[in-house]
Amino acid sequence: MAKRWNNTLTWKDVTPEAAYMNRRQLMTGAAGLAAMSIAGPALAQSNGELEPNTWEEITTYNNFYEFGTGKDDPARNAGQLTTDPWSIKIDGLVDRPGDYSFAQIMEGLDVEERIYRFRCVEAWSMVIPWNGVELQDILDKAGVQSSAKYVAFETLVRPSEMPGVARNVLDWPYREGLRLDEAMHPLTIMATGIYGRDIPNQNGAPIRLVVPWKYGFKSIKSIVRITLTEDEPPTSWNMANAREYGFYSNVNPNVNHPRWSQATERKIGGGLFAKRQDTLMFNGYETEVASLYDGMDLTKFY
Ligand SMILES: Nc1nc2c(c(=O)[nH]1)N[C@H]1C(S)=C(S)[C@@H](COP(=O)(O)O)O[C@H]1N2
Ligand SMILES: [Mo]
Repeated sequence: MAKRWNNTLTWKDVTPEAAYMNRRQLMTGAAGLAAMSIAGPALAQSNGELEPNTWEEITTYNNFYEFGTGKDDPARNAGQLTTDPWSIKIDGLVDRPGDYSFAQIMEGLDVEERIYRFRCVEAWSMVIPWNGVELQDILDKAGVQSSAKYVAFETLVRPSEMPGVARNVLDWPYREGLRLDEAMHPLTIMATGIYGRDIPNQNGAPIRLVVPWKYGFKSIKSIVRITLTEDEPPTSWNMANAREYGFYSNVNPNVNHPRWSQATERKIGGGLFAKRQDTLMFNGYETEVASLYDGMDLTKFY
């Protein structure tokens, strides 16, 4: 399948697997200098600050309230989740509604690597090397009807394996939504892996949404239902607090959360010398996605 979005170079393109997995450690020694010279200036330039977070950081500092509200709860509690068999019900305004098994969802699709910035609304960020497929390719399988304008998503609710759903911190199932053009955008992926391995349960196994220009809560995990709708669907954080969490939730340094600034962010794992960095408009994906919002007042549609 032809790629419709030209991915920037990735570390994996130029470094052997070991260096890719352990680049941070390598960078501190002579071997790191060798890896850098292989990488060359073109890579340094195109990838800039996109140094991926470590596997450890990505898989132990999580938000997945179905497993508890602490950052370490998902890593501790999600191991028991059964992710095979898995299916996604695709319904609503589609030509071929039904229960699609994980294998049917993935059949014929190439899993690509995408190194994306990831920005939580709580003002921390990471860089994550996802493996996944474009959401539009999954939606095409179901045949989106011309009357569809939005896509709604739901996460599994399985109290026996999800200790967090016993508490009413959110109205389960966790729900999210996108406008159809956002869902069809080539940057929008369904991720099934991280660092070339199966995505861990705490990160949303076996399949989760990743929308890199929006705050992290839009990227709903462990999806069991996708519904094409005519009207804007209800979403969990908007239902919980509409003033703080809008439907669009595009990363925007100029629109603050009512209780804190969004102008800067802290990259997880920066260590001793970590400085806060400026939040980028649309999380750095302005060139790719700004036109989706032409003519919209982003302070109103936050
Ligand atoms: N089902 C579900 N999806 C979810 C969440 C959640 O609590 N439940 N948390 C969201 C939030 S707030 C963030 S920041 C990201 C975190 O993704 P990560 O743990 O893979 O970094 O997942 C999002 N998706
Ligand atoms: Mo978040």
